[in-house]
Amino acid sequence: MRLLVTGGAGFIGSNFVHHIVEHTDHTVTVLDALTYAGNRASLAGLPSERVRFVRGDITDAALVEELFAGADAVVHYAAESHNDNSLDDPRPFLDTNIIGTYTLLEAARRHGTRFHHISTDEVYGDLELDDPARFTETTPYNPSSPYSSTKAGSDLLVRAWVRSFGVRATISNCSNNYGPYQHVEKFIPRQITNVIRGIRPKLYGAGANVRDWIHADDHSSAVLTILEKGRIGETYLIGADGERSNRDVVELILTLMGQPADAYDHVADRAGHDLRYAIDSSKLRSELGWAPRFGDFEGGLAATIDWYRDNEDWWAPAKDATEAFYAGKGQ
Ligand code: NAD
Ligand code: TDX
Repeated sequence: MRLLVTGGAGFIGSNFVHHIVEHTDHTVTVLDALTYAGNRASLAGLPSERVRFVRGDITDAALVEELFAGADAVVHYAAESHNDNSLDDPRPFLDTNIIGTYTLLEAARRHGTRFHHISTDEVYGDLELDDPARFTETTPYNPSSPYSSTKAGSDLLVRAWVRSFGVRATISNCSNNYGPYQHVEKFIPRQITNVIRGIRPKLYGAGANVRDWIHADDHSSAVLTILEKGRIGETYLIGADGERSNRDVVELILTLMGQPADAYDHVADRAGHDLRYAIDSSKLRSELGWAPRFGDFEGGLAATIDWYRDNEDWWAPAKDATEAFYAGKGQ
């Protein structure tokens, strides 16, 4: 297949491109605007006969039209992805997540292209810490932030284009990813690179908030499974049973990096901070036979710490500006 991967120079998109090159014979065209979050270095070393890079915006209808003409399937990762930025300036989230997804759907409609839309568990809002329930494909949408509301809007556009125009699309909603190539603005890389730099990790509020962690490579294998075997029009939740409180994660990072487990600071909480996410991925596992490979969060985290230690050239250029942004917000 000839795949078009939007956002393929970002964290999860680049992990997916590496996964495709390693596990399939597909060729890939990456369409990425290289915003502050995109990094060509995340695709370094991949064979040029398998991976082509096009710098451009998913809201550019003429470019999108041209690239769809040469694609058998499209996997759509491109997004503004950071909640804290969406609280500061929501506008780019509307442009990319809503108008960008609309632009791609219109091209998929014209070309009849198979389309897979990447989304997040945040569209379902949050759960109480002691709620025995987890999110399923039938949980009502209840997003909290400008980021998650634009992702929810983009999911609903996909569903409408399937029903009204017969677009051959699937959707996946995944929990929090960790692994190599994640921007230092995000929780886990921020704390790892803080420790490397001798800065104390920063925990929002009390740190009781729970996230359901999955390794980015497991997300990639799930997306490939859905692309190959998923039923058109269906939504699949992706998760690896990795619930941990933020406090536990910070303490684990410090311990794995040889520091006292309590050597972190509590900082200002995030406005509207979702309390807990938890994914029930039974549908994907039972209907499509997918299972995660990284069962052990501690092992995956240790490997991620090693990656950031070994790849300071990759993350250092963004570190100071990221910390200056947070310092301005008391975080
Ligand atoms: P990221 O911010 O690391 O990467 C986003 C990429 O999209 C960047 O390379 C950026 O340059 C590109 N991009 C942004 N706007 C663009 C535009 N208008 N046109 C073309 N390219 C553009 O994000 P990520 O964490 O890799 O997330 C990728 C996708 O996965 C997003 O759709 C996100 O909602 C979803 N998701 C992320 C997580 C997570 O834990 N990070 C979990 C579930 C779902
Ligand atoms: O310095 C920090 N300290 C801290 O306590 C940062 C950056 C975050 N946090 C907390 C906030 C969250 O409870 O850690 C948790 C994770 O934060 P983020 O990495 O910002 O992720 P989150 O807001 O949970 O959203 C992520 O998962 C779902 C991705 O960024 C989204 O793109 C995805 O949809």
